[in-house]
Amino acid sequence: MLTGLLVRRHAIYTQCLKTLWILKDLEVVQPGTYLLTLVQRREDGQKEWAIHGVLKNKTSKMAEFGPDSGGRMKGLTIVKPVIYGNISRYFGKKRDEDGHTHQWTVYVKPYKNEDLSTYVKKINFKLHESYPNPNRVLVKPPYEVTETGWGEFEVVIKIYFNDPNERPVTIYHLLKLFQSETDIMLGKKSLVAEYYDEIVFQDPTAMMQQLLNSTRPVAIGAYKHETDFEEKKEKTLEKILSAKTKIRYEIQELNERLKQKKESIQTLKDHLEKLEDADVTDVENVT
Ligand code: SLL
Repeated sequence: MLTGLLVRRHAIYTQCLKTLWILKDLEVVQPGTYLLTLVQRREDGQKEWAIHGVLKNKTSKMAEFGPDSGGRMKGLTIVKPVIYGNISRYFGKKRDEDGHTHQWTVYVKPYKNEDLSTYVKKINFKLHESYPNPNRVLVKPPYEVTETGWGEFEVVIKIYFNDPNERPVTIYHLLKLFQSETDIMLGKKSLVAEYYDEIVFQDPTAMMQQLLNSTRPVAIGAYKHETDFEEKKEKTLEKILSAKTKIRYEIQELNERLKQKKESIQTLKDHLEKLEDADVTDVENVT
């Protein structure tokens, strides 16, 4: 009796597990690394769920992540430094046909030479509405948009990640065309308005962690930045240190003055006390 019941239960259980696997998306992240999205569908078609996976050639074994991309790695922080901004160059005159005056390129680059497409799905550059198709989408490096124009505006840069469970990151960059430096004004030199920033992945998913840790150098050669950020870092550090020394000196000086003032207050107090004592003696003598 009991056995029969158990067997039937088991049969139902097995039936429930019957599912179909459907390959929905396969993306070549880089040679040897593939991103898969599989849909597991129950035979009765009533239920389905997505599974994301990273497949690497070396091991030929797929790391499988459920709909939650393998869950969050609590306490883990992965930092990816990036450079974003624009360069621009004055034509030297206003173009007759459209009134454009500058050519510019807005971009996002990794600080160190690595292929961002390993973990970046796409980067959206949203330009001013005066441009045709203002939403420019880049799915592989170089992540940049080159255009010509006459005015400055804010470019909204949105970075999407290969893991659908990681929220996109938005950067706002004010496209810069004008500067008062003579050579830039004359169009002899390009203007550079670029910034160093860090994308911080706090508690990334297991899938994102794997993608973030499997980046390779970009094939198009090492990135050379317009700005020497190492030099900038050293100079900034120097400035901070000299400011600190200056402040320390000022504090010392103020402390010294405070001490002197306190001393003179004490001297005056002592003096006052003596005078008061003298007064009292005088009064006593009179009566
Ligand atoms: C400004 N608020 O007035 C800004 C808008 C828009 C710049 C600048 C478009 C070029 C084209 C262009 O340069 N837009 O029409 O193709 O300064």
